Amino acid sequence: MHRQQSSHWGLFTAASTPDGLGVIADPDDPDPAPLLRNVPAALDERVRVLAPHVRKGWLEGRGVRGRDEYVQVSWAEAVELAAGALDRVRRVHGNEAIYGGSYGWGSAGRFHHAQSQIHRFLNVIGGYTRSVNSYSLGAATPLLRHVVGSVDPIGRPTAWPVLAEHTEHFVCFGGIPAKNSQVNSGGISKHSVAGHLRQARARGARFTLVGPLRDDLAAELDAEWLAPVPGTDTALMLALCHVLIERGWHAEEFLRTHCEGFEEFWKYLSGAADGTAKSPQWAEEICGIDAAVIVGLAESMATRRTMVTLSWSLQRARHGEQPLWAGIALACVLGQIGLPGGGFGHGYGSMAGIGVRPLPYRLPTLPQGVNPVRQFIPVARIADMLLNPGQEYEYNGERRTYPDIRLVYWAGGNPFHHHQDLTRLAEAFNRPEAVIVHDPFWTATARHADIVFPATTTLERNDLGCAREDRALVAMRQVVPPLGEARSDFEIFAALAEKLGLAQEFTEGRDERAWLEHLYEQWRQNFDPGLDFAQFWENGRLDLPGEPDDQVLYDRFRADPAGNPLPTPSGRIELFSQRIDSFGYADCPGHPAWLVPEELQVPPGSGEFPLFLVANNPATRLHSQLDHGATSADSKVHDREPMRIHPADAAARGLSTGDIARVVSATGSALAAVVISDAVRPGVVQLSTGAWFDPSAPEVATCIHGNPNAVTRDIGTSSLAQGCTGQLTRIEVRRHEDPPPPLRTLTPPIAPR
Ligand SMILES: Nc1nc2c(c(=O)[nH]1)N[C@H]1C(S)=C(S)[C@@H](COP(=O)(O)OP(=O)(O)OC[C@H]3O[C@@H](n4cnc5c(=O)[nH]c(N)nc54)[C@H](O)[C@@H]3O)O[C@H]1N2
Ligand SMILES: Nc1nc2c(c(=O)[nH]1)N[C@H]1C(S)=C(S)[C@@H](COP(=O)(O)OP(=O)(O)OC[C@H]3O[C@@H](n4cnc5c(=O)[nH]c(N)nc54)[C@H](O)[C@@H]3O)O[C@H]1N2
Ligand SMILES: [Mo]
Repeated sequence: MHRQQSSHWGLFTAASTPDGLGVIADPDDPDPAPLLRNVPAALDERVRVLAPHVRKGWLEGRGVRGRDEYVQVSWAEAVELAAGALDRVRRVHGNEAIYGGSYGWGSAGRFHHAQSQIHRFLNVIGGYTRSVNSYSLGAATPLLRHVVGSVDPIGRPTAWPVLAEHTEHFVCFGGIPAKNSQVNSGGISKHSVAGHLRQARARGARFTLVGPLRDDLAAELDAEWLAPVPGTDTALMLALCHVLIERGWHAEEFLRTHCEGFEEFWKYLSGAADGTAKSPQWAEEICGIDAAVIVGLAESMATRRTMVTLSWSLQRARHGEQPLWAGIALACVLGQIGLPGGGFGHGYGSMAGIGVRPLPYRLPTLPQGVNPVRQFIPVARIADMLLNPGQEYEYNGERRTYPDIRLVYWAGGNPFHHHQDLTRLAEAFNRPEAVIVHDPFWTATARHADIVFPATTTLERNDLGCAREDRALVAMRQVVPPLGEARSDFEIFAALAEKLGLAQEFTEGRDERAWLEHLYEQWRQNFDPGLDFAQFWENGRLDLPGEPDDQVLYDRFRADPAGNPLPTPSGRIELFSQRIDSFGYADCPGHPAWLVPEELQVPPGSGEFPLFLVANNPATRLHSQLDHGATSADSKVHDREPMRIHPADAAARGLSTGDIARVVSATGSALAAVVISDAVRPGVVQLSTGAWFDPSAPEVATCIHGNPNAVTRDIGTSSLAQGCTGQLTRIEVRRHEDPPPPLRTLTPPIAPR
């Protein structure tokens, strides 16, 4: 029988059949995600952790994480070892020495949400060093709080139906890639982004794509494609501002009444501050877009209802604060912020739910308790922290000190997918006394742990599925029994809590079923759909009423800036931030500025690493999840991750489609399969994230599978946000002549018994 399930990429039903797992998209979803084809691989026993395992060398007090074998142990032994390590570290070094930041997406489902479970458990045992912000929005989160006072441009931007009806010109920095709007954190019952864009196009809206890949905007939108040098959007945006102001096409009044610091900004733009006017001619030199094209674009933007869309990728690079701030400044200069279909958005299409009005009430949520430890790091500083205990660093106006971490605990994330410079991360993971990981799969992170607990997938448990930007609460019903000896994160933590004498505090006496009922009934006190838990579970689904999808970002602020000020120091949008300026950071000054990143200190096309690598989010999977699933596996060539390159760059290197190439940077190297494509800007190579890290000797390659984080650089966006910069790296590509070594991703490193 088919049972309803949910994933970050949509609702489906699944049934165990003699041919494997059958998966059917939800019939009410207008545009189901191709990623659904990956789901059956969740039950592929070759890559599942089927029992608790311990690293051999850890038991014997030797060996190197990442190069060791694992021995199967009983649940009782694994629980004893993990509880013992936790207890020793908290007694000897204090709870601050436990790093439980544990960043990662895990799976959909409100109760078995791995991050909630691990944080609740670590709070119960006395707390942990946590992480703040995300790999998604590392620069944006702190920056937006300074510039507009909150993260509303992400949380409640102008709604899609308003754009579909009113926007006349979409200027899309980083595009609105269809590949990414397959996904929404927590789930998505109806994929609607493509439909809204189609509607705008049918009404005659104009689209401009600014980015290195032509397919970042659907072909049916007939976009004009501008492909600046990667990482130079800020220069282009500043030049657009410059033309608009010089020609008097700017919104003088809006800049005076709604913005703070226009004078300082103009001093910089005009060249009064540093002797360089940020003119179209100036920008042409930097980004490679004709000055005349820049002027033409400015004119269209000034004469049409224009939405400036800024993808999240723009800020996932060195000085990533700047393109976001400059994009907001551009929207201020145009003066359409707060008008239907005008202004700016951050992350349209980066996820399916951006531009859907969030539900006005809380969702069923597992309480995480209180963390008595104050210590935290900006999430992408993980390797710095582990390698440099006691070292000082800057973050958002504070001088902070890295704690001395003795135990790392991860559940629901894959740092050997998400972090940059994985060789350095492996070194960092060798510092603590103990590393504990829960995962359903033998990921590279599991292969760097001392204790590996086998977690179930959503298919093996019951849960509640919903997301703030969706309109359905669904019963996620167990499809198959747990594989091998796998247990849910909840059951794993419950066993550890019991060993540590904290069973009642962690479970409150409830099992899975009782927790689902409890969460549902608690939630029903804020919003009562009229069904009790038993009725809901029987029914399987509830449509959640929301408010109409008609919100316009900052409409009230526009109408009355004094009456509805923004929560910034000035109450207005800060084109100049006194506060940021007061931090004195050369890498993030008080107004948006063009700062030459290290990636551009050698001109593109020259030097040892002439090409730009774009390591974007993958079309064929969610991050590293189900990389062995059908949609992902079908894209591989000779088992390697495909790497797209422009025909001219391929010809110059004697590369043909199907060749194995070695991607090399100052950091490391990766083998990948060549795919020649003119959808890629010349000078750019695209290798998406998510191929399972398969390390090898440096003379072969840092990763023989094609994980771009083998070659990316581990450095923060700036002293302000310290965000992830994985999107862009300078590289060279060469043909790999030898036959590529066989992959080991499907062969877990288990010692023979
Ligand atoms: N170079 C570069 N790097 C990047 C990016 C980039 O653009 N360029 N993008 C970054 C971004 S935006 C993000 S969000 C990160 C994503 O990084 P992650 O979120 O860490 O990536 P995932 O592959 O989703 O990892 C989730 C892990 O949780 C496991 N899992 C699933 N369900 C469960 C469960 O119920 N319990 C447990 N215990 N485990 C479970 C999965 O098997 C998987 O190993 O990557 C970042 N890395
Ligand atoms: N299928 C799928 N969907 C996903 C995810 C996934 O893993 N798979 N991950 C989800 C997550 S966690 C997140 S945070 C979002 C990520 O959302 P984004 O960060 O917006 O997504 P990316 O795919 O990393 O980047 C989008 C595009 O930006 C372009 N780009 C890169 N550098 C530059 C530049 O310097 N200038 C300009 N103008 N463009 C540039 C690239 O061509 C790239 O395709 O996606 C979500 N959706
Ligand atoms: Mo993300």
